[in-house]
Amino acid sequence: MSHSERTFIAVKPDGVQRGLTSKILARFEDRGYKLVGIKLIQADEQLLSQHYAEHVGKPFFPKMVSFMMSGPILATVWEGKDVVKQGRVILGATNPLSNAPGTIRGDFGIDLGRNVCHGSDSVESANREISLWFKKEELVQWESNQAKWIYE
Ligand code: IDP
Repeated sequence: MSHSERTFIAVKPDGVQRGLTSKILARFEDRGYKLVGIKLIQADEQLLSQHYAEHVGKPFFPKMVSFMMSGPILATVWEGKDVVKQGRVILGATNPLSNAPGTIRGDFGIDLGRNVCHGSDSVESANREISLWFKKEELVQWESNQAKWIYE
């Protein structure tokens, strides 16, 4: 399994407004994943329509987009073995009420439309989302000194 797999994780406007960014970053750092991109961004409708292309036209879409534009989003890219799947586990199920404590959404969320964070659901969508939210030069390739203590 590749140590260079990447995923896109975003703290949504509710998570930023509630001051949860450092706690969410810590979940990924503590697990051993490597941060390779990070920025605070005010998303526009065009970016969100591309990001959520599969949801365009659904009844909840307009409200969801206006919520996602209501404040800054912390966009991040993480790298490591199995990070896409493990990232979804760290986030928890889409509906916060379906989660036991221990996941980000289970610890910090209640309503579906205020579920604090986004995470790519496959390697394919991770690659698509990373190139949508980040320019190539905004991603940093670096060697972590911790790697030998995290991977055998
Ligand atoms: P995901 O964020 O876990 O990948 P998706 O099904 O891709 O879940 O939905 C994108 C986001 O849209 C969800 O995180 C949630 O905040 C919101 N959402 C999904 N379904 C509904 C709904 O039926 N009503 C309101 N918001 C929804």
